[in-house]
Amino acid sequence: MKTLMRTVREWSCMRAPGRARLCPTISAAARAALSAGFIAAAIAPAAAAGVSVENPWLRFIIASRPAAGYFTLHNDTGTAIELTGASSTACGMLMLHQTKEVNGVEKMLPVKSVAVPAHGTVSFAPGGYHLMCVSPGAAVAQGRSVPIVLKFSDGKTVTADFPVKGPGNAGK
Ligand SMILES: [Cu+2]
Repeated sequence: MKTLMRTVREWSCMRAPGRARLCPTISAAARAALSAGFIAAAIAPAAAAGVSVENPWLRFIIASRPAAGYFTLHNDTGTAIELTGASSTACGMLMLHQTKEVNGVEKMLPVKSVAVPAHGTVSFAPGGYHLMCVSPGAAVAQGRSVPIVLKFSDGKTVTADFPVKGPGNAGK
């Protein structure tokens, strides 16, 4: 899933298996037409920002508890960038959190931003950085996917689809 957000071409092939043979030669205009408008809109900014999202998933327990978002962020540019926030209509408030051990107790602390070095990678994973989907709505249900917008210090955004999985899932 590393290349999930890399190119529109691969996304189109994944989402339209019956058309896979057309993908290598299909024109940009035709690709856009084949993709649902939402998918095209979601993917285009990913390439523009030079940032890609690998293996996104949301750990859902029950609707009355916050769900945690995990992924790996790749900065494919030669300039350091900061993730400064996230939003999703499915989550109510969406926060950047970091799990830390404080005096022997695991706590979740809000973080203002997370730096991704030039050509570097940052993992959001259980026990560390995560997105906190504070008030999961009805759209957050196992087997569905939730689009989450990631906001960066250069003003650009990247939208990724986060599949919703149960608490026992390792996210692979
Ligand atoms: Cu949290």
